[in-house]
Amino acid sequence: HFASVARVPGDPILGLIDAYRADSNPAKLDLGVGVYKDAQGLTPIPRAVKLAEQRLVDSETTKTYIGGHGAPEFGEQLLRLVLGADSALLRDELAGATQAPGGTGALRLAGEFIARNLPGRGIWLSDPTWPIHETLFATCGLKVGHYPYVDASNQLQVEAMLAALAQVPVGDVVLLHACCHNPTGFDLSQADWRRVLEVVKARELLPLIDFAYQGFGAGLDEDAWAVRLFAAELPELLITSSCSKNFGLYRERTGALIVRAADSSQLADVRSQLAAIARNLWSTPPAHGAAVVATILGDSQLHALWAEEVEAMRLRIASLRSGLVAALQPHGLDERFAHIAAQRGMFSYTGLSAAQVQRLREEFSVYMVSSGRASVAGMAEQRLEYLAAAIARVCA
Ligand code: PLP
Ligand code: TYF
Repeated sequence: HFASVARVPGDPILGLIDAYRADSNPAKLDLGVGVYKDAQGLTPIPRAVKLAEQRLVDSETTKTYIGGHGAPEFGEQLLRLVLGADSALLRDELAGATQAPGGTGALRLAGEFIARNLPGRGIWLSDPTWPIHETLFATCGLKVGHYPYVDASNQLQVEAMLAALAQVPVGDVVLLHACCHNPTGFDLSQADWRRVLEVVKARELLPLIDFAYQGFGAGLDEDAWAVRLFAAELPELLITSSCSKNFGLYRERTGALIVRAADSSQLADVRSQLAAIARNLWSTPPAHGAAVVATILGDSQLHALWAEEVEAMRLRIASLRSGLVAALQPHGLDERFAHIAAQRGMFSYTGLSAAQVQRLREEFSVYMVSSGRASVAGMAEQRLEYLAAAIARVCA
């Protein structure tokens, strides 16, 4: 049976974890996978999560299945976090959340929904985008297209993006990153978002907004600005929300697909399809991470503590960005790399070539994705001079 099975390469981003681990150089630096790290290089469990987990140990009475849409209290709290606690959409029952195993599970659920229920619609991704977007939607059988986003000169191409979207077939799906674009770190301005919205309306496109880094860009509410604008202005919208990064719940696989529909009956129709699709994928979603999130968001003290912890992560990454640019100044490279301080979120498209990335790894044990993407949280304050010197060497 298995003799004819071909071996395929592993995930190049996750593969960096093993390569880094195997490197015995004590000076090594891990700028690979998009996982938050503190100054000690650790990915701690947020205190709010620990406190919620302690509470759950005492209060949980059963491990029986939760429903196909997940825990209702999780869905309600997440909708408030994403759409705003005072959103009219929630009052009017025009939006619902279906819990999924992480943002990836939510994306898969969205892809399967589009493939089954909106036949013939293509999906358009930014060039570049998170590599899993490419393979995941293709696996769903969707026709995948691309719109320009960041070009070879490492600059955001808003005009080219808008021009391309204006050519997309009427009714197709367009995937947008809500904030903290992965892999580039370049985000649209509010004025750009309004222009994208106009094209979406004109072409009757269905946006699927991937929201994996709420709180890492400009703040928890600030990062939701475009999502809330689109949800207010468009009768139909899909949003995938991930709790992996902002709650530090990575391995607990916590996220949701949020649907905004034109009326509550249409919303119920769509949700019935989502539950049917999920039944054939994972049946019912994992409970623990969602219970943690619901506990935190439903308690004013835990909520405030968590918001402080997210803000501390956000500010630390921002200070590493400006710190690196400052450390590049003695090498005369601060202007060339000024974009690193202007980009937002976990990642920076540095503009380094694949050959330069390879040299950084071989000569300095600095690990990043071959596209030149650096996971900024992996840069420790006390290592910025080392990193700047290494970058200067490979740029010489
Ligand atoms: N979307 C983007 C852009 C991401 O970077 C990630 C990160 O891992 C995800 C979705 C999915 O996250 P997860 O499935 O771990 O919640
Ligand atoms: O882009 C990243 O680094 C994160 C983590 O298959 C990740 O989104 C990377 C690859 C993958 C799953 C998660």
